[in-house]
Amino acid sequence: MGLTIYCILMLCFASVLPKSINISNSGANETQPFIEIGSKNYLINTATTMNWFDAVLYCRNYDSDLTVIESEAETYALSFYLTTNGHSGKHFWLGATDLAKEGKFMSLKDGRPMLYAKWSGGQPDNAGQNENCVHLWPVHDIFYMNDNNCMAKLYAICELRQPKKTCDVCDLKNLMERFMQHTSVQSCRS
Ligand SMILES: [Ca+2]
Ligand SMILES: [Ca+2]
Repeated sequence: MGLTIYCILMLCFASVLPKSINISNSGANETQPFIEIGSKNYLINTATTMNWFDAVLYCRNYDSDLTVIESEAETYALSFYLTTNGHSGKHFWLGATDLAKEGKFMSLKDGRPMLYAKWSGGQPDNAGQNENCVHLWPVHDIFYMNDNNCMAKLYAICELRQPKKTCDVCDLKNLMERFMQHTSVQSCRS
């Protein structure tokens, strides 16, 4: 039984790995105006303002998601880019909302709780009991988060989807390593 599982895993690993490398190397499509900033590729739309729902759809049209800022490093990298490229007075939608449950902000791209937040002072305040979509606004050249009315017309920042297959390979590799700790490689020859 152990031998069969080991050999199946070997076959899976051999077939998954090359495909995953191709996907992770694909990067940004040349026809899509994404810009690499820090560890992500962004599409920053400063041409048309739109409500949050339209911003979600806008990004989907480019095989991307309304961006979710996930670290202090991302906040500062994005803030630096926006302020040094003439966008320091603009407001942008992010891919996070508490529409499902008041006060529980969820990341749109994976449906999980938003783990990182750099809220502006006093935010989120759910002003008028009607602020359920997260946006970025500038305070002294750093962009902070605020919950806003989802129907407000703001610009959009999309992020290119990260290749997921890389994680599958890591998981499979870890599984293989754990399995090999309990199985002799020599037994495969019999
Ligand atoms: Ca709210
Ligand atoms: Ca607010």
